[in-house]
Amino acid sequence: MTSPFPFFDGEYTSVYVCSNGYLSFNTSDAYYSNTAIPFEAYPNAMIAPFWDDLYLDSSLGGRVTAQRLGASPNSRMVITWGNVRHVGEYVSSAPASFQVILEERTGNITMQYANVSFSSGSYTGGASATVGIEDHDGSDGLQYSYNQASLSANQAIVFLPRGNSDSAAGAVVPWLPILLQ
Ligand SMILES: [Ca+2]
Ligand SMILES: [Ca+2]
Repeated sequence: MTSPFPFFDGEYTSVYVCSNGYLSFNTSDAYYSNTAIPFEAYPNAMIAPFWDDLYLDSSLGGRVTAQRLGASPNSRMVITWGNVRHVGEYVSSAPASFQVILEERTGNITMQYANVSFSSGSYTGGASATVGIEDHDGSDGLQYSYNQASLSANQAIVFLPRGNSDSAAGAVVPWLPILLQ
């Protein structure tokens, strides 16, 4: 990112992307066993649209991509997990796709979902995943859901920095289909 991204009490200029459905500003290690948040163990400084034990299967077109849209100070970082499957099942189609959008100027975070239907109901909709955000030491956070099938296709969730009066954190909002590709 070219401008510092405000997140809890810090600002960050780079972010690590993990194939297991989360971003972290302070660790590049991959953690596959999702926990409730906040929780002091790593990963912290985390943005988790779908933290679960996910796998990028090349035969399914599994990928994680990042793109930057717009110019500073109104640019957005878009991180997309496309066609990812759960480690615990072998499938030939219908893996999950979702993304996170970071608005660099405002600190707004949008998580949105194109497909969260796995073959197994044990994984579908986040039934085995953590969704939310967590601060740098895991002492503070906002958990949208933990091991609950709370997500569905064409859904978006926005997290706004505290002090923003426009909306509550973790509010469900209309999604932005133009960004999902
Ligand atoms: Ca943590
Ligand atoms: Ca899990």
